[in-house]
Amino acid sequence: MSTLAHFAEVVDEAARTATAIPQFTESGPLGVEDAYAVQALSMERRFARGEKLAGVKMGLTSRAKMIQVGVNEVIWGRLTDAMRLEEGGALSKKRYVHPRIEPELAFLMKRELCGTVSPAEALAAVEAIAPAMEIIDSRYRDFKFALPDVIADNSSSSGFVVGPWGRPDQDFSNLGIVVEVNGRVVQIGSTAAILGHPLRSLVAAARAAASIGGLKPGWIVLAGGATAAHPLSVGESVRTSVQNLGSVSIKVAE
Ligand code: OOG
Ligand code: MG
Repeated sequence: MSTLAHFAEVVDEAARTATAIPQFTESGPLGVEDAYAVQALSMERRFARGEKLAGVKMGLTSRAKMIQVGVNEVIWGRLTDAMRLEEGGALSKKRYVHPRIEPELAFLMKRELCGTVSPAEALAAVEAIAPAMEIIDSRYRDFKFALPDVIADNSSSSGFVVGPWGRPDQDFSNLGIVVEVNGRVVQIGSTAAILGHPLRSLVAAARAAASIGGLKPGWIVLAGGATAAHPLSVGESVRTSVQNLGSVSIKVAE
């Protein structure tokens, strides 16, 4: 088995069994391109178990997120149908190592989008937008990683929940965001924190997804956390409200 396939098995098993692992970069260098190859190979293992590709997530598209994890590059990962959680439902904390949640904006694609596109072309390919949250769960010990580690680990993506879909022909460049935990505000922000405009994240997603044939109709694209992520504890109810778009919530069970 090649080293990359071995890394893919290790990170896939860590995710499947909710077990923390040491960073790959602690034992030797790993290039960014190879890290994306590990991500692809580890996701292939999930697809072999029956999961279906459902879209992509962009990561580290805001300053708050870059600062929280100490990595300053935009990254991307794959979303599967099995990662989607029911809006208003519960997640089981024991299925994760050390889950965090972050407020995001979701795009639903109506047309294919691939490679270098303008913001206008990107918008024309969008069916709807929605308030959303991503559950991230680094498989690395202490949630610490370098850029190649996090890429290999599907950019920490573990779950996502999407709120009500709304029309994309409204101004979503600077909408207020509030994250509440058991009714207490823990984060406030704006969609403008996402690369200045969430549409820029979709443009970046189209470029990134060129390596897998582009974004497909029906896919969901998560634009990236607009604020720092909140570490989840059992008993918490988390709600993200986005101005004009509504809210999305999830509970944390054992
Ligand atoms: C990396 C994933 C970042 C986002 O929205 O910025 C991300 C991490 O924070 O573990 O999902
Ligand atoms: Mg995210």
